[in-house]
Amino acid sequence: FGSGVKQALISLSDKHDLALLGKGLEALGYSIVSTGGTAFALVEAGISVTKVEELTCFPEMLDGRVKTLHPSIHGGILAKRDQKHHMEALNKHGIGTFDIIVVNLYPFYDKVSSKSGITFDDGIENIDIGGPAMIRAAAKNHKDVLVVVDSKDYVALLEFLKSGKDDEQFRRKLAWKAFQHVASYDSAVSEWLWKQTAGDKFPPSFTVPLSLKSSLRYGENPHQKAAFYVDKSLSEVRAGGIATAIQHHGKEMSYNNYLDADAAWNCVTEFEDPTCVIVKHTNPCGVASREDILEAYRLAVRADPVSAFGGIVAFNVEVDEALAKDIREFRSPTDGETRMFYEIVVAPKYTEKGLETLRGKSKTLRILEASKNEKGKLSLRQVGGGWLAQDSDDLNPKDIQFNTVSEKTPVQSELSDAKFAWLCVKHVKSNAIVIAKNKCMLGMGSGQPNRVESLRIAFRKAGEEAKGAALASDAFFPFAWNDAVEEACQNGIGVIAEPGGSIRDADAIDCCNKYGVSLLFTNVRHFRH
Ligand code: 93A
Repeated sequence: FGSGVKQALISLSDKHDLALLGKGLEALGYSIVSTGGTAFALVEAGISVTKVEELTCFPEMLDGRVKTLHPSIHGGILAKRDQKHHMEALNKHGIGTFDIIVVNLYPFYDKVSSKSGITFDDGIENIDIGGPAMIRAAAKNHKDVLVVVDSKDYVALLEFLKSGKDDEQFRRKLAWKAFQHVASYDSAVSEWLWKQTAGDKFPPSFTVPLSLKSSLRYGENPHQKAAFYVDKSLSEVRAGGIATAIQHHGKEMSYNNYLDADAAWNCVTEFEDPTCVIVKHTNPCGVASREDILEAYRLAVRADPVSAFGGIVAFNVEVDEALAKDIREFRSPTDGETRMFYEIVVAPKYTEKGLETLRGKSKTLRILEASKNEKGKLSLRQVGGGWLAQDSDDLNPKDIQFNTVSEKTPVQSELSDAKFAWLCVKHVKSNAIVIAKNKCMLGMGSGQPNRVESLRIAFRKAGEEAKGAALASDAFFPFAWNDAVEEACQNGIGVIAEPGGSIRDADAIDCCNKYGVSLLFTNVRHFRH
């Protein structure tokens, strides 16, 4: 034992590329030690392997709960090679050193989030103890032990070994990744356990394990460095949302691209009918729902062609060839000549031909395939020195009562317009006003520090079409007469939806009654600051 023998310990739940790793290590003269399932798979691949039990002289016990938790393993990982007394201790007990540890953990997250569900006891059994212990030990002693937790690093590991040169930076990076892996694993376990406890689940138990997805070229502006992190390395594969979208084509995603694509995707996936949403600077500037998605797309562009130019186009249905052709060819309604230009197209699916057609639009157009965001997630925002946490705003018009408070009751089409406008306004930055009709956004005003100004912008965009349309406001109107409500009435709006709750609600009602406009109170506010 000890001197001269190069040893690698491999213990993997996810056995992806195991043969590549095993063969590579064997060719480099490593003797491989492995746990039950991994050893079996290695032998199947024609690689010779020593079982952990043979080293420890102990069988796996307690249904596998204790496999590698033994001084013969942990001594061989943790001993400092430059400390004489460490090496003497190993020799005394007949323990050999490990140069490489390759471990990935029981698929805890996959198991507890599987659609078919899992019992509490099964969840507990899927908490890996021995794996993290080895990863942590190896990462601590990374000066002497290379620790690999990601199959994507196998090739780099083999190259490093082949080169015969040592590189402290390489070792440190592997150790950093190893602790990340364990930290996100533990946070998944702790979150799951929290969900198994009774009582109010807010504030929730959470950690923000920074699992780096990619470095970005720059941040909001070119002089700012930036990177993109995903929620958890373990949930990466399954969780929906823009962080896990597949990019089929185009230029690298930028910081602002992610923000805008997220806004567009969050908005479009809230609609049930086939819908197109166009976003510019995180605000939807065109939204339309139609049985025919082609028509929806054209209407969404027409809502504000100037803003749509250079925007993000999102669909909640598959993009086929016909739609892709339209996205490629459609000319701006402003001059009837210039082809519309977009930064990103995002959709749940593409047909082969649809993808091919879109790829032909431009080299840079980013084409994203995304899956739906999970509901009920925590929403976090950073402020100086801290984080604000809240439930995500998952309410949509189906969960809300639209109570008529005016003398005039809206007809069915007006009510449906109001609900559509309400769903749009939820995604517009406060102060937010949306004017919509026949499932199509006609105008919106966003981000103004006063509501009247947002309303004026929305009307200016909607123009004559605002007559008889629905208007939604993200929050109540503080004033009615000679203010926003009266202006909306004078502009010929048909129905107004707002949360209500102002001390001047009675003014808003009187005003709508005077002009014969329907007024709906929702009791629900949708601030987006
Ligand atoms: O049950 S454990 O917590 N106890 C252990 O001693 C132990 N050693 C390795 N889990 C343990 N492992 C894990 O087994 C590894 O993290 C790896 O995910 C898995 C590989 O098992 P097998 O090689 O039998 O498929």
